[in-house]
Amino acid sequence: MGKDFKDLKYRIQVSPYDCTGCSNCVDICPAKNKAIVMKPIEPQMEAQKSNWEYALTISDKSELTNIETVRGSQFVQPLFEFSGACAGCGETPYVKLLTQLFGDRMMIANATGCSSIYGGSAPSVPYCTNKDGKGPTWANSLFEDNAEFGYGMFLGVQQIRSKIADTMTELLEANISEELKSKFKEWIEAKEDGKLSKKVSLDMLHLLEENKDNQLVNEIIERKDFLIKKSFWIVGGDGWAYDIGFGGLDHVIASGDDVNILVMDTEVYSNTGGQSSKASPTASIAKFTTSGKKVRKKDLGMMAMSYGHVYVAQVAMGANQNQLMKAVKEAEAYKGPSVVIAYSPCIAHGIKEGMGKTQTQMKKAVEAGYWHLYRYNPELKEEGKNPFILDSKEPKASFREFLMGEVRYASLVKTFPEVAEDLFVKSEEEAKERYESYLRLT
Ligand SMILES: Cc1ncc(C[n+]2csc(CCOP(=O)(O)OP(=O)(O)O)c2C)c(N)n1
Ligand code: SF4
Ligand code: SF4
Repeated sequence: MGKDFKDLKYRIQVSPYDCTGCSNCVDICPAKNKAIVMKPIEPQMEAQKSNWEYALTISDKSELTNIETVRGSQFVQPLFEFSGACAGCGETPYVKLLTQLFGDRMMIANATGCSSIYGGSAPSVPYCTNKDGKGPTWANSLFEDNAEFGYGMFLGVQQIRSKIADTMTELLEANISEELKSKFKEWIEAKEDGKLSKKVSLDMLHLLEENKDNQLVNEIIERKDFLIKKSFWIVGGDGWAYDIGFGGLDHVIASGDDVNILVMDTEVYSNTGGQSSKASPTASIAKFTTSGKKVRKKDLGMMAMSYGHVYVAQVAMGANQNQLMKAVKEAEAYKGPSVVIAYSPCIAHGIKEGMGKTQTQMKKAVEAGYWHLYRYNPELKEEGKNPFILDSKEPKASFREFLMGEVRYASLVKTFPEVAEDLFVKSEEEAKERYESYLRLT
C-alpha cells in the first residue's frame, strides 16, 4: 500500500445496492490478475450487504497521503455518489473527481442537461457532505444562462468576502486580542488561496468566538461560511457550452475572473435524446443530422485560448488520468477563468463494445487522433515559456476503425452509403488539421 498507508489494509468495496453493473472498474483494473471481477447480482446482493455496511463505518484516511495525485485522490470520500446516470456514463466520473478534490468548498452552477438531472432529481440528490457536514453547494439554472448564473454566484460571494476583509481591516484598530488581529492579517494575505484560506479560517474560528462581544467580530461570525475561498465550477454539456449557452460562457471567460468551467462533451444534446450540437463532428449521426453531419466540430478550446488570459484544457479521463489531474489542479489554481473540456462517451454514441468500455473508448479516441489532449496555461507565458502543452502523442491508431466502433458513425454506411465514404474522409482530414493546428502551437 505504500509508506503513507503503512500497517493499513485496503479493500475496494462495491455497494451492492448502487452498483449499476457497468463493468468499467473491471475493464480498467490494471492488475494482471484483476483485483475486481464481475459476478451476477444474486447472490452478491446478500453477500456484500454486511461488507458494505461495515465499509461505511471506516473513517476517511485521505489525510495520510497527498490527495492531489491520481492515486491519492481516490482515498478521499466523493461528495457526489450514486447518481441516476446511465450505467457507464462518461460524464459522472469527472464530477466525482472534482468533489474529491474541492468538494468541501465547492460551489456548482449546473446547466440543464444530463448533469442537472442525475445531479438533482428531486427528492434525492447525489451530492452529499463529509464528516464535518461540508459538501458542494449546488444549483441548477436554465440551459441558456448557466455561465452567467455561476458568475452571479461568484460575484455575490466576492462581495461578501470583500466586506469581511473591510471589517477585518477596521478591526485591526479596535480593542480586540492581538492574536485575532494577527489571524486577520494572515487571512487577508491568504484570502484567494483555497488551501491556505481554509487553514487560516479554521484556526480563526475559536478566536472569533472568544471576541464575540465586539459587534464587528459578530458581523464576521455571521459570514463565517464565506471565510474559506470557494472553488467555483460552472458545469454542463456541449449543447449548453458550445451552443445555446455559448454567448454567456464567452462573456464570463472574457471577464477575467476566477471561475472554472467544466464542459462535459458528449458531442450531442444527450439529455433530450441525442440532437446534434456544434460539438458534433462531421459524419456523426444525431437527431437533425440523420444523414451525417456535414459541418466540422467547433473548436471551443481554440476560441477560448484566443483571449490569451483563459486557462484551457482538453482532457479524457480514460486516456490519461495524470493529464486530467494536472489539468483540473491547474485550472482550479489559476486566478483567472478556466475552461476544461472533457470527452464524455455516452449511450448516444452506440459504442459497439458496450457502455462497460467507456473509459477504454476515451483511450481509443485519443490514440486514433479523434480527440486531443492539451493544456494552455497563461501563467507559463508570464514565465516566458510557451503556454501551450500538447499532451497527446502523435496519433497512430486507425481513425476509421475508431469511427466504425460506434453506431453513430457506422450506421451511416447502411443508411446513406452514397455520402458515408466522403464524410468519413472529411472527418478524418479535419481531425488531422486540428492536430496540426495544435502542433503548430508547441
Ligand atoms: C432554452 C432551452 N432549450 C432547450 C431546452 C431543453 N433541453 C434541456 S437539456 C437539453 C440538452 C442538454 O444537452 P447538453 O448541454 O449537451 O448536456 P448533456 O445532456 O449532453 O449532458 C435540452 C435541449 C431547455 N431546457 N432550454
Ligand atoms: S464502475 Fe460500474 S460496475 Fe464498477 S462498481 Fe462502479 S457502477 Fe459498479
Ligand atoms: S445520456 Fe449520456 S451523458 Fe446522459 S447520463 Fe446517459 S450516458 Fe451520461
